[in-house]
Amino acid sequence: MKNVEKAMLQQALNAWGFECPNKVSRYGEGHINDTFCVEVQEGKNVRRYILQRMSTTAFKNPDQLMANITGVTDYLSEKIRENGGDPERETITVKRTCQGETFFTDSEGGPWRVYPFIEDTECLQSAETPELFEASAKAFGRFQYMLRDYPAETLYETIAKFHDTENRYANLMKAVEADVCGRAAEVQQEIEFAKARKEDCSVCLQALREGKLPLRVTHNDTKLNNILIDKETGTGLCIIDLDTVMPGLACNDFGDSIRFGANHNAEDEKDLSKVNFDLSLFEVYTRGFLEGAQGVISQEEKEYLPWGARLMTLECGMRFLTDYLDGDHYFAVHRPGQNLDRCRTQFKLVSDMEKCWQQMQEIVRKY
Ligand code: ADP
Ligand code: GN1
Ligand code: MG
Repeated sequence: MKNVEKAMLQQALNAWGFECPNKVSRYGEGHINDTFCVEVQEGKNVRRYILQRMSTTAFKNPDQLMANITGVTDYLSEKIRENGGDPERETITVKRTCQGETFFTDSEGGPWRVYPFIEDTECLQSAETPELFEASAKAFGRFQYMLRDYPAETLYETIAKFHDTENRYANLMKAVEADVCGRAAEVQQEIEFAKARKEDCSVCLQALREGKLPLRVTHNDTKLNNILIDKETGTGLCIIDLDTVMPGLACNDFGDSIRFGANHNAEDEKDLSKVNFDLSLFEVYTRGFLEGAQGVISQEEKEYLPWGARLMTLECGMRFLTDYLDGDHYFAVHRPGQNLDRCRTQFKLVSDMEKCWQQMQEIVRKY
């Protein structure tokens, strides 16, 4: 749902005691939740908060979702404190409601939550410099490192089969079959592109089934705008958007970052001649990610990193295409055809990766 009713927003504000904020505005470029920035007068100071209505299309159980997030952020806070860091800046913190709850449900069933805004950071929509991309890589690698001993069995699966690429392929085929909006005919080329890669969808899952790849606690949505960069130091300060922290594959966390960041144009760029997979950014990210992970990624897992990149990109393209065929209910769209444009950029990147496959593998072996 993209239109938030004013009355529901006010109910949510009240739940945190923000009855009369200085300012409330929509915030950020996430595709899933409805995000607001709230400015509140606290004595002499103005403090900002992120207020979000969680997507009920994506997340069926806000209780479980918030239990995952509080579990992981409490754990990270403790680790950060032990390392002499600042838990209020290096991880997100769930601000409790006036009733002491981790989230609030409005009278129409909309679930809301609040995080203190982490100031003096920036959230990038593209890798402005290789240094910043490497900084994000180190932080996402370190995230795996820090959660290496987290009890994975305590995490709920907030979205079933989230990175099950075989299932994503099957869902695309169902959407093509149903063709509820009559859009399938115009996207035959894209459908054929996916069909030609059906076998690829099994590569990482098969390695998991064969025990070659371990399940770890992973983020599962490691795009560049899910990390806050410290403005002063240029380092990757805080990993945000923990909605999909679940047991998963390290190569998928690696790959999802590559999908979004190793390219100089927007995810929904219409002019595909501008969309190019940048092998040098791939190398920069590989180096940073492995450094940040401090040895927790095994040799076998390393071998699958290029596949992670290729399959997260293919999978995301298939998800955009599925949503386009379904009528754009899952990803927020701001113009007609946006999901189709997003699908096309992803598929262009997949083709590029296929062309330099050998080099991608050689790069990973260097580190
Ligand atoms: P979505 O699931 O819709 O992507 P996110 O949790 O990623 O939602 O939040 C959307 C955007 O809000 C982020 O990309 C970031 O710009 C901003 N944001 C989220 N949490 C914080 C925070 N604690 N401090 C500052 N900015 C934040
Ligand atoms: C969504 O929530 P956001 O905008 O950070 C999506 C990711 C996709 C991404 C594509 C929960 O991420 O899986 O890769 O859009 N998140 C969810 O940009 O589905
Ligand atoms: Mg996000």
